[in-house]
Amino acid sequence: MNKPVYLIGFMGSGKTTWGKKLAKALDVPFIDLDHELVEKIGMSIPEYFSLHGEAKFRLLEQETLHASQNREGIISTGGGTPCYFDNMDWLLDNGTVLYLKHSPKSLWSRLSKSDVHKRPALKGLQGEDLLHFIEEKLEEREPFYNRAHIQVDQINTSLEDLVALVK
Ligand code: SKM
Repeated sequence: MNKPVYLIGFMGSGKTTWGKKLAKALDVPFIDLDHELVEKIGMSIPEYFSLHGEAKFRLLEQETLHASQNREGIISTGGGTPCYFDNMDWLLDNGTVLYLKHSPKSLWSRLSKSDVHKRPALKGLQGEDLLHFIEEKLEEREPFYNRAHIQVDQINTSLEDLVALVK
């Protein structure tokens, strides 16, 4: 494994959980770009969104992405990272890009169990409103996600399958 493996996908698709497992199985570092960004700004993402707005967040997100160039390991990106500026081109040029794919219903059931307030991009939505939001956002984002080198239907893919795909 020379280039890093970038995990992309919608919020709640399991990028962090699977990233950690994959890194452990391959004995390489795991890097979470949302986490690196939080360290850099010294506040949570919801706080940053409400203080500075999304546009500034997207610039910082891109800076954090570029700073990961040539690092070794499994790197999980933010849910929106591939969908702004030329980030998807950059990802494809700088690593192996793996998309953890889910249906809107699957994301809905996973996100409904999580704290939506920790995810400002979800705008505090719940229930049917959340499902509609996910459907629309996913439709908007899938043209970017679908350009990944590798796509996996995460529900039917085991850790062994993932290891074999990125090795
Ligand atoms: O990067 C964070 C942030 O909350 C924005 C986001 C998104 O736009 O999907 C996903 C998270 O990973």
